[in-house]
Amino acid sequence: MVTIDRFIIEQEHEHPGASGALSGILTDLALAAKMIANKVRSAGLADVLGSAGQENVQGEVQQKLDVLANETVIKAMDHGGRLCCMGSEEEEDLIPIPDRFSTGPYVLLFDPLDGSSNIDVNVPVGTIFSILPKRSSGPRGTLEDALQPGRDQVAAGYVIYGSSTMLVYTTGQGVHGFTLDPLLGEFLLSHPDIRIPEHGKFLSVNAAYEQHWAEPVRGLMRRCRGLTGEREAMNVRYVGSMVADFHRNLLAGGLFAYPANAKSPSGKLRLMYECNPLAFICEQAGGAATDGSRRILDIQPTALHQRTPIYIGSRADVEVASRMLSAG
Ligand code: P6P
Repeated sequence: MVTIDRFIIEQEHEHPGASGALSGILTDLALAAKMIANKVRSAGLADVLGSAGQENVQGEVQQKLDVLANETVIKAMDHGGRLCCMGSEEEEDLIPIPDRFSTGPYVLLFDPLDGSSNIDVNVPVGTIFSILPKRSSGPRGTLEDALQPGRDQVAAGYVIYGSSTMLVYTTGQGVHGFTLDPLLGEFLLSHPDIRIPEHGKFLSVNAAYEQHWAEPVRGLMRRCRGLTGEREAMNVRYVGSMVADFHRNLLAGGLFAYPANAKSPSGKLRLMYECNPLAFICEQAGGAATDGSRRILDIQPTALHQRTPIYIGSRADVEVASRMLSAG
């Protein structure tokens, strides 16, 4: 039985020069995940369901759990002395480390509760995080530290609050999954070295936007659904919670797509704290992730909340997507 804390330390020991700062961040994130899991588990009972009555930077009505999860991550992470700044889907600007706390060599970007519109109907939701190295010279982080391409991430992960609570992360040494034992209150290693199947079993896409897709996208989806005779039909599974859809495809094989469409020409999903971390995890598990023409991890960001189209999952399926979409 290997706890996440022990696993993190063992991975650190494989890097003799490691300072322990990244290990500390991951350990603190695991604690934040347990605290959020408690709130999500009892959401139906503790009157935290429903809207907090305010909008976030995305113009989306914040669910109460969104606000609680955001505050939980910030409070768990701001005093460890390992971060120079943070960025959250729920906050328009970078979150500085309070002056009373020391800073460190990493940036944390996160979506505190992805898929939150599913909270009230008990569909799995998730937390997604991305860790980048500090680049600027001053003690406090700047936007320059946050706006790095995904290939520069040192770690990335997500927590899925589903039938069980799992934390899945990578530091570039493979992808490992930990399941929360609610009695012990510990994340235990349950899925060592996750590998995504080469070919996808599931297609995850919101077909309601088909009328707004460009023709190459329509052609790709027709192929995935077995309508062109080039392959057998993939099972369509879409719950509208990226972490849940991604996690199923990571374990069983599949293609998740959120294409650009006439209504959202850059797609809907955010590059920095949704697509980049999941793309890092997916590639580390043997998969791939593209925006249709570029590797997600090679996109040079220009804004903290910028969006990107994304096709992510089993390598063979993403390669077909890239070929069909770049052929135009
Ligand atoms: P749509 C949830 O709001 C989210 O950000 C992702 O978790 C999910 O994959 C996507 O948006 C769902 O968007 O337009 O299909 O409802």
